[in-house]
Amino acid sequence: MSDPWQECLDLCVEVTKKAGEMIREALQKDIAVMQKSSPVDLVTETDQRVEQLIISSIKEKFPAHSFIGEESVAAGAASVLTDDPTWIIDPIDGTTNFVHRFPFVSVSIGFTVKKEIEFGVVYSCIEDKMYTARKGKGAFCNGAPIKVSGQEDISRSLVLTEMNFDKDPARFRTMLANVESILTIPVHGIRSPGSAAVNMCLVACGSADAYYHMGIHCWDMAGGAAVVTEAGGVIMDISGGPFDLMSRRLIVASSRAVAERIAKQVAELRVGRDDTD
Ligand code: LIP
Repeated sequence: MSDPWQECLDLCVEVTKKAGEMIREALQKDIAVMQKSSPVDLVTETDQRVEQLIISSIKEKFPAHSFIGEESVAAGAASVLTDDPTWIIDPIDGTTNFVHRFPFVSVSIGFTVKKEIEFGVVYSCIEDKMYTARKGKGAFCNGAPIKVSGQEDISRSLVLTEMNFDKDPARFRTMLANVESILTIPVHGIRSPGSAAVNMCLVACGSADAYYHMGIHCWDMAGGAAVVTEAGGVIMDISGGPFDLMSRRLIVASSRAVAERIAKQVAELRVGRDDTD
């Protein structure tokens, strides 16, 4: 039987490439930076233009599909996941990197049907790495198959997480304490590349062994979640329970043992949900 979503995946790759070109061109010009919810929550005109390009190109072919896009939600659109075919879009994942020309900037798109992720595309556009994954069919970088490291030992692991300012002092202290708690296991090291989608792809291709984060959004997670899962990785909630796309938190790892150890080691932060807060 032919794949009912292959046409959507093909279009997704095509549109993501165009979006990446737009981002690379914008990097050659002055970047005007605006603030969203806080002085460290940044957005640029390019985030908005890229999201418009992606949504309008997809709507032309699939007018009945639903969309959850970072900048549309910032402008007031709902972020509720339904059973409809839904495109979950982060036009620039790593906006702070983009603003500083720090070279991990990605376009991330995940596609769900009946709330299940069917495929994901992450284009790390400065590195020119196109990650793609279709449910049950594996994960690829620029067309070549990728897989996780398979590391089972946390003390031999390179762990990724992100450290962001949080105006809630208790939450901020917990986030820092979690970093200390992981470092003192000890692990080989912690790194913060600055783009959630790229972080998941780094685990997917074995360059890192785990990534955990609380406080991100479904558009940061959807594309990369498909890639890391199809590369043989494990994805779970920070509590060790099942992964929930709208929960704003996750652990991904090269093995269940490493993921479960991180779940045990870190304290949970209250970050709310994408669909209710
Ligand atoms: C960013 C993430 C990054 C995280 C930031 C932010 P954005 O996404 O990918 O890893 O630390 O808080 O959520 O806002 O650039 O799409």
